Amino acid sequence: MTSETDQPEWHKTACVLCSINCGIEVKTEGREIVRVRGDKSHPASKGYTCEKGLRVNFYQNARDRLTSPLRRKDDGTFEEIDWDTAIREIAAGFTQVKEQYGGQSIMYYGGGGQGNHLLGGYSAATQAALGMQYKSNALAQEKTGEFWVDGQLFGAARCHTAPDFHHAEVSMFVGKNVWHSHGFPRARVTIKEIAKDPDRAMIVIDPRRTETADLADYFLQVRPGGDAFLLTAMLAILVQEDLLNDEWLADHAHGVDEIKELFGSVDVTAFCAKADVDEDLVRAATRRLAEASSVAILEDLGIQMAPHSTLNSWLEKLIYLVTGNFAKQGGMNLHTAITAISSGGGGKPKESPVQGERILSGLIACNHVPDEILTDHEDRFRAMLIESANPVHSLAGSQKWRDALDALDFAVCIDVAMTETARRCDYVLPAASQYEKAECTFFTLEFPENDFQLRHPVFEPLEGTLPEPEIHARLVKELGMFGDEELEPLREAARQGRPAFAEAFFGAMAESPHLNPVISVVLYETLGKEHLPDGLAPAAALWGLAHRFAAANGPSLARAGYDGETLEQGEKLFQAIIDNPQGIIFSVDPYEQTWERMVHPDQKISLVVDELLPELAGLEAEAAATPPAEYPLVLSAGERRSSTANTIMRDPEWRKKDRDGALRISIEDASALGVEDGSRVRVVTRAGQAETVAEVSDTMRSGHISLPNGFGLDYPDEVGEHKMHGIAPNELTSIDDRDWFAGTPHHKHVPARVEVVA
Ligand SMILES: Nc1nc2c(c(=O)[nH]1)N[C@H]1C(S)=C(S)[C@@H](COP(=O)(O)OP(=O)(O)OC[C@H]3O[C@@H](n4cnc5c(=O)[nH]c(N)nc54)[C@H](O)[C@@H]3O)O[C@H]1N2
Ligand SMILES: Nc1nc2c(c(=O)[nH]1)N[C@H]1C(S)=C(S)[C@@H](COP(=O)(O)OP(=O)(O)OC[C@H]3O[C@@H](n4cnc5c(=O)[nH]c(N)nc54)[C@H](O)[C@@H]3O)O[C@H]1N2
Ligand code: SF4
Ligand SMILES: [Mo]
Repeated sequence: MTSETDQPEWHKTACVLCSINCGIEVKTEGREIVRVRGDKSHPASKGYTCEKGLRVNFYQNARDRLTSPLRRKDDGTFEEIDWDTAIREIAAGFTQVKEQYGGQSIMYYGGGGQGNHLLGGYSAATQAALGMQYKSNALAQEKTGEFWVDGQLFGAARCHTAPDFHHAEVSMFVGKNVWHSHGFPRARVTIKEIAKDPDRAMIVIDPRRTETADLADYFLQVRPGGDAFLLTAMLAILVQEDLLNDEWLADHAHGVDEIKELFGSVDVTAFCAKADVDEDLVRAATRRLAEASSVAILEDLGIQMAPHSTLNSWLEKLIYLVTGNFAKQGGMNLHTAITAISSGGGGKPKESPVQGERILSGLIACNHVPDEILTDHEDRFRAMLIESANPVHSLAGSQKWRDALDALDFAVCIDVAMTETARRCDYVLPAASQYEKAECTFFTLEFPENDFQLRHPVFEPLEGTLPEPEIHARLVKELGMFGDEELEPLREAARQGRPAFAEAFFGAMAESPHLNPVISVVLYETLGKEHLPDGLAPAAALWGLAHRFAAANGPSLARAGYDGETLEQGEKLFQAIIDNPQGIIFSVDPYEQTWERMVHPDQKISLVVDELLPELAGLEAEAAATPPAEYPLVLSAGERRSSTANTIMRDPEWRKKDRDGALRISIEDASALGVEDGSRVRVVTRAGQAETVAEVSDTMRSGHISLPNGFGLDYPDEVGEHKMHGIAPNELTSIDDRDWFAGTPHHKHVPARVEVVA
């Protein structure tokens, strides 16, 4: 850690702007990050960064950083209060709601984002202390449908697949613009290598000719929302041209005959027409994929946030499964995780309290939440704790979300900045930034080698802020979960070292079951504060996770070099995590290990997903959508670009290009509407309207327009005047526009029109 001298220094840390968290080294001067370079010693990124990572100082030193707990006054403005008052009043506020309506009436939202992950264990302690039952986060507006499909195929939603693009002969990207959004380490380098290699091929399915599509061998420029037809056509070609891997399927899957029946009679010509992709090209791409020795596929928002979202995920997965590209090099494999990306929900409620909506992976679909509040139903949510997330801006229907937060009895937000969400809350707590506390990776979804990085703090917390583990520890103590003196024996044991601590800890947990729900806070207060190096107390929860990982994945850990008895393995893993600020490889697997990770007891894949059969059958009768006359265009509301990083970068100055967040529009539509490059245009949807500039682009299909994500954030200029830059996409979206099954929003498919602003 730096003492804040004038000495410039380099520190190992990570970029926090997307889920990949590339290892970086930052040079500091005082509290500024003045230079950034890729960290060659990081086990996954190996020195790689994209252009965004070099600009993290705009996050670290933003002008709207919070520096004091805030309490909202009756007139809607905020006053600064001290931490003790804030913790006391917040604990009292939640306790009052709990006593009146029960802990299940308090909902938790957020807890992570793109790099802020150590807080997860600690906020779980606060949730337990308050008896909270329901939660959600951004995964419930993108990935929960996909996780659920994984659960059907492999036995549990935690069976998450890693695509092996480094070895795949054919790589396919469905609704995924790897060039800008990444999604796996060293993405640009990897896809450029594939593009250069004449023996390998790349298939891209996207309505826009993206930077990724430009590198593709087969670019299937699907009509927006046409993927279910296209993917069905590809499966039909596989079945009808006898391209399935029958021998492999006989050994490894159930339901092969039913799959053949389902796709055997599909009219490929008609389905390609409905997807609006040339049939010969679809056949050529499908044959190339079928004859390849290995295929890896990555789907993302382009199908998950579009019509037939959950069905699309199933169809996409069937393509690699029926061709036998699972549990092998270059294919799809089930990876390890220190904490699972999808919990599957455990014993938590399976339905939302008011509407009885399906809960997937333990998360209420984001689109359902406002209606669980804006009702007079007695089981409605009465309070919310929101952390490291900005639902008012990032979730469908911003106006609905504002109304919902205003309707709550009590709301608290923990963030680094004064966000659109924080403004609607009763209390706002200022968190230390991810460069001011220990933090770790979460989205390490790699196979055969998986990596993990515990980042050490680069700076002291900004004055007035606290790291979330400390915030939750104070809340849990204030809520009376244990007496301070109760932890004294554990503190004493921690001072003696980890062997003594381990013994004392397991004894204490057995003797004092009331400590179990707040185990992370107990570890933080004892092991964290009394044993771990300065600044690393928040890593205490990882000690428990390291031991749990060792118990479940001993052989993977041993292959990564952490061998011995289970307890010894756990200790070695934890020590390595602490000692290696650049990150470590924590698990190494042979490809067959994927079968061991299957949860279906016979280790066979269940190809047929019954719940989705009616939707699949309905495709035949579904007409290629004719857009309503009032909204003739399809708006992709929230496209990843070089100038976007969710809502993490609030200062518009971080962008070198695309300052206004241009509306992309095809040459044909622009000329029909009289729009020129740089024209001011108004985008109108059923939910709202907003203005920006147009970018006439030959990468767009006619009928398709797009706006970037992460724009329309409120930010103070030099004289403190708050200004918005670009369009906040969710002022244009609606919570009702969603997948029938998973509740995921149709953000890539918003009916819209464009008007020229005089
Ligand atoms: N630069 C940058 N990178 C990011 C982020 C960021 O904000 N900025 N955010 C991160 C996060 S949280 C996520 S989840 C990922 C998301 O990563 P992506 O899913 O790659 O992101 P998008 O650009 O939103 O959507 C992907 C593609 O879907 C296409 N698309 C639109 N409609 C359709 C359709 O109907 N069918 C098909 N097949 N495609 C369609 C779009 O043209 C676009 O190219 O990115 C991560 N990386
Ligand atoms: N229309 C439309 N909407 C979208 C999308 C889209 O494509 N279209 N994409 C969606 C997707 S895929 C995602 S993942 C979501 C993301 O949306 P959110 O889940 O809301 O997350 P982020 O924008 O990543 O950032 C969340 C908050 O974390 C805060 N933060 C940063 N560092 C810290 C920290 O150390 N501690 C705390 N407590 N807070 C911190 C930031 O200030 C920010 O307010 O947006 C979704 N919204
Ligand atoms: S934005 Fe993502 S890919 Fe780019 S440097 Fe940061 S973590 Fe790496
Ligand atoms: Mo996301």
